[in-house]
Formats: sequence, C-alpha cells, structure tokens
Amino acid sequence: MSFASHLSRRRVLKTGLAGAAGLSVAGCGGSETRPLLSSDTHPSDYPTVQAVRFMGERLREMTDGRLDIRIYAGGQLGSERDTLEITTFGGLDLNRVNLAPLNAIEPMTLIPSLPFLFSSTEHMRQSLDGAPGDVILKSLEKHNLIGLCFYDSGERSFYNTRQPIRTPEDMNGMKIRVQNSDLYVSMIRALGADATPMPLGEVYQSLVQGVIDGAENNWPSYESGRHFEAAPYYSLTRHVMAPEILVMSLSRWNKLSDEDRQTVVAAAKESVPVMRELWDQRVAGARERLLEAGIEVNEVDDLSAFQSLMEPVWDQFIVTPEQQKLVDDIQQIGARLETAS
Ligand code: GTR
Repeated sequence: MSFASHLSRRRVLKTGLAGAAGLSVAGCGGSETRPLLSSDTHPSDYPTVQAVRFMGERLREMTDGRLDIRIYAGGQLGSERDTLEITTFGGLDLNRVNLAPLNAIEPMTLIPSLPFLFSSTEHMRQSLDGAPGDVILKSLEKHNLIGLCFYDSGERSFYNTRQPIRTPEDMNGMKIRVQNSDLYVSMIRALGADATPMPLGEVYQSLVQGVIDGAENNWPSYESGRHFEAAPYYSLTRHVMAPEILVMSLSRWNKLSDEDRQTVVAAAKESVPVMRELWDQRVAGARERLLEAGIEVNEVDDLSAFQSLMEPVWDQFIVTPEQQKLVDDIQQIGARLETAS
C-alpha cells in the first residue's frame, strides 16, 4: 500500500468517512445528504465498482444531486473483513463485498456459498432475485447492515503454480489461499489440501514467494490480480458460485428519510442488470486474454469426485431449520428450471 493511500486510510478510520471527506453532516430533521462513502476491494474498472458508480449516477439524477456515492476502490480502505467491521459501526456507508466475509457474521450467508449448490448462472440469479435472496438481505439487519442487492461473481475454480488439478488427489498437500471464512477452510481440507485464509491483496505476493501454491477465484479476479502470472494452471472445478453483495450501514440508513431510503433501494436494484451485462462481458474478455497469455486451462476428470467430498461440508454448515429451508427453496428453483428446459 502506498504511503498516500495508507494515510488516507488512517484518516478515514480515525475520523469516520464524513470527517475524511471534509463534509458536514445534516442537522436533525431532514435526511442526511453527504455522499455515501463506499468501499470495494477491486480496481476502478471492475464490474462491481462500475455498478456502484452507476448507482451513484442514478441517485444524483433521482434526487437532483442531493444524494451521491463516493467510491474508495482498489482495497484502499483495507480488506473486506476490516471494511465490513467499519461498515457495521457506521464508519463507512456502503460496502461491496463477497458473501464470504459475512459467513462468520450471519449463518444465512453461508447457504449461497455452499459448494456446488447452484447448477447454472440462471439458477443463481433467479434464487437471489427471488424469496431466498430477500431472506438473506433481511438477515443482515440485526448485524447493523442493510442488504441492498446482490451482484454476480461467476464461478470460482482453482489455480496453482504446480500442475493441472484433474482429481482431488492432485490437490493433496497443496497450500491453497481462501477468503476469511470457515466454510472455505473446510472445503479445502475436505479436498485434502491445506487452507490459508488471507486478504485478496496479499495473494499475488504469496504465490510469487511460494507461501501458497494456489488459490481459487473467478476468471476476472484471476486476471485483475495478475495471479495467473505466478499460477498458470487454471482447473475448472467451478465449485462455488457465491455472489457479491452491496450492504449499507444501518446507522446511515437510519439517518435517511423514508423517501431517500426507497430511492437508495431503487437505484441499487437498477444497478443489478447493468452489472450483469458488464460481468458477462468481463468474464468473456478475461477468459480470452488469459488464454492468449498462455495459461493452461483444464476440465477436471470427474466432477462428482469433488462433489461427493463436499457432502460433510454441507452437513457441517447447515445447522438450523432456517438454513435448511433456504437450501430447499434454492434447490426447488433449480428443479423448476431443469423441468422447464
Ligand atoms: C472476488 C470477489 C471479492 C473477493 C475476492 C477474494 O471474486 O469479487 O469480493 O471476495 O474474490 O477472493 O477475496
């Protein structure tokens, strides 16, 4: 992290974002209108950041410039876990994160993160657009977060510095970086590898230095973090399709008028189809560029060998009737889609 960004991060964390942005906060009565300050671990051109930028434009249009969003991209404010904590106590207004760092906070977020739950992009999108998605968004309020919307994150697959992974045995003893979530740790262990949780920003260096042998992510993140330079074997396990989520701090939400709350929700929902389009383009582009760059991609020999090892992981993490109902509802959506096709 550069000195300047370190400084700006410290300033933000010490003074709260309103202070860091040099903005005054509205007095009592009206809706607070200073820009919503938002964090993202991805660079400025990544689809998640572009979607939140679009949401900001819509907010400006819908409120004659009263509401706006200021984005701190590229992980300037810290890891997803750290910025989430700041968001829960109101130091940040908006945060776009993956579901993984929420896994330790809210058990319902574990469900869409379960390995091999979704059978297709359509299955994932319909589930999150429907009742299961609403249940998860609402489950966050008790943690001082308002869930605004989900964004795509595609399929996560393994990449490593050593060899193609065709069977779970190929992963034996490999050190694989995971996000900060016990579910991911269990998943890697069940596959016979060693899990090393660390923030995204440390992965490239750790691959280069041999601290880890591999990691797992979607095509766009594998490309944008330049992980492919050190870990050129990308093996298409497509084991997780956990989405991204945009959350707002409850404390800022409480300072908005009812009308402004509705506007924020509407602008967030409008950003979802925009993001999906950008996402599909980005996945296709990243894939093409990576193949051109010479990475070695492979399908695994028998996906069911990976899937069956995940059964105990499901059992370990589905522990309440509410979670089980969410799994059932999502599986029903999948079954309906299959019958219709
Ligand atoms: C990306 C995701 C990020 C972060 C990252 C990671 O796909 O967009 O929010 O979760 O993966 O692996 O840390």
